[in-house]
Amino acid sequence: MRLKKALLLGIPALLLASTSAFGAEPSFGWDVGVTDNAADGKKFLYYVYWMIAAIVVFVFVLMAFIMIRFREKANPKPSKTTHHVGLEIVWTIVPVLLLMTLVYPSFSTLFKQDIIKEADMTIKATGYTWHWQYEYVGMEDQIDEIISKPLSKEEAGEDKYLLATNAPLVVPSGTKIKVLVTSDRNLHSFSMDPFWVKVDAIPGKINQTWFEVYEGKEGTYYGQCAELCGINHYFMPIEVRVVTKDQFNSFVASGGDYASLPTGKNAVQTAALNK
Ligand SMILES: [Cu+2]
Repeated sequence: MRLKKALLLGIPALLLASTSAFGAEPSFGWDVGVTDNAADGKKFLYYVYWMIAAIVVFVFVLMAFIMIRFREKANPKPSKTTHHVGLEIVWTIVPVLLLMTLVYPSFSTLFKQDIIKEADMTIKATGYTWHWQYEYVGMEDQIDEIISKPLSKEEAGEDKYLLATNAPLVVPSGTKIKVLVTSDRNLHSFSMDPFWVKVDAIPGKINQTWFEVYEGKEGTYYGQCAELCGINHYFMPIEVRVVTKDQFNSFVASGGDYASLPTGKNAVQTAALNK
């Protein structure tokens, strides 16, 4: 029977195709990731997308085949088949195998994020109603806490409005940074998609996460509070400026003066600060 042959050949081919797509890096409009966790996470997402795409194509082709092959005109005497043991086994086992290929990349990525590395530097991020505040733990005598508030539409420009802040968190690249996340009064979430980081900020409790931006990937990265924390929820962007270690050292030596940082790409924020 042709249908049986198509299914028996098609499903393993689908499985093979989706498995070998793992590791391929189509962009889907995204950067591949600027931290290890982001790279792993995105790789996993691409794999899931390929798998979904292959299943969608397979189902559409199968439906078209059935509609044509088993149409009324071509089958004046319809088949009375209601059950097929082989087919039942195949469509039970294949989805199980597909799900099994998701288990390892899913859990290993999760565990990798969950284990806090021995950090080179610690930042305490506190959510306030409504803005973020950052402290460099153990460096308080060298650098003040950063009170980070969004720029107005005129200062930030249309595309960076509610992303750009008057005072970004500044961190060095190639450095393991532990982030202690807490909140002053209500629930917030420290969410930095580019670093694959999202942690709840809970009053009276300290949550931890970590990230390490690759050297060579310096730049300005944006996130936003990801908890529906109240009336100005949308008004608490997270801006992280990643600089080289040397630039970071001179930033600290200047006592946290943003003018000591390179401008160019970050000119918008710097201009606003110098007002
Ligand atoms: Cu919030």
